[in-house]
Amino acid sequence: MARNIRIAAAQLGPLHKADSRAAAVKRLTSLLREAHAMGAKFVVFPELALTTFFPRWWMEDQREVDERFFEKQIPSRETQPLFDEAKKHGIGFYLGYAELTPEGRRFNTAILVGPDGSIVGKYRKIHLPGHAEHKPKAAFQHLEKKYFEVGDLGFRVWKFMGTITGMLICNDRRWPEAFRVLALQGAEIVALGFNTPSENLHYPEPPALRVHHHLIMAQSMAFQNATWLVETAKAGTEDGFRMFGHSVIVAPTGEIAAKSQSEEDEVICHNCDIDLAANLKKTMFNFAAHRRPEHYRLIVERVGAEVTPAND
Ligand code: CDV
Repeated sequence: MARNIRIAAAQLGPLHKADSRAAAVKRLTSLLREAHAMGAKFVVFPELALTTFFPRWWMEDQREVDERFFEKQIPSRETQPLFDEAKKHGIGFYLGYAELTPEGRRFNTAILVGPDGSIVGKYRKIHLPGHAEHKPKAAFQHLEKKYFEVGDLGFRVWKFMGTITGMLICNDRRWPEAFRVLALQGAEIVALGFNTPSENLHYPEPPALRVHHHLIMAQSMAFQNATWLVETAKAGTEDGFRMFGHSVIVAPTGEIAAKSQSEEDEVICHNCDIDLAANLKKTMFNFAAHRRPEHYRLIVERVGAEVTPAND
């Protein structure tokens, strides 16, 4: 019997600094209802979906940052309505948020919530882009290295709603290693939320080129790892800073099955045939038959590139 699951990417438009968590939860809940009306059983929300993308600001009062942008508990009084609505409809979801642990550690985190409302899995972002120091001359900051620690839970997959599902967050999508570690654990679905500025902080680059990179990465990662890939944006202009949309659901064939059109709140949905992933894993990407890890040692032994010509 075919294993199909209707998956939605629930894209958020801008959340400004002044917007409350309660307002964000209201919008997420309404997107979830829309996804339900489209028949979705699994909804993927963006990275840091409860607040504005705060790493764009240098802020010195860490207590205020914690209060405004971090979650000490999930679900909390303010986020519970989203969990309740999902459970009422029997929908599982992925949600990104800033996590403050009881020990005072801070992570850029995503959770996988089952259709019964229980938290099935947690992932803490490993590839943190940007910088930790203040760059007062830059148009904006990208301070993920200041506000978050590198995730300490590794790349994992979970048995989830009859599938094998893994989670990643935003910048992870640029690193083939992250996908391959999930695929080596049998991932059939990879869920990922993102916030990607339309402008490059480091050098001038046309916004369309940034979208092009986003799309070719999504298509190649899904195909080369034989997984469904759901990537959901927080998009639009937050307090004057634009981020692109282009949320996508990509098939294991590398084809884009659905793509958002706006930079606003928007739901896209696709009926995903999970066995398409399972079948590709038995043929073209039969890892056990074709991979040659004895020749891949440098991937784990070396971090940065070093020039080592064979004829030296
Ligand atoms: N939130 C992110 O991780 N954003 C990065 C930007 C800074 C390049 C991304 O990879 O989209």
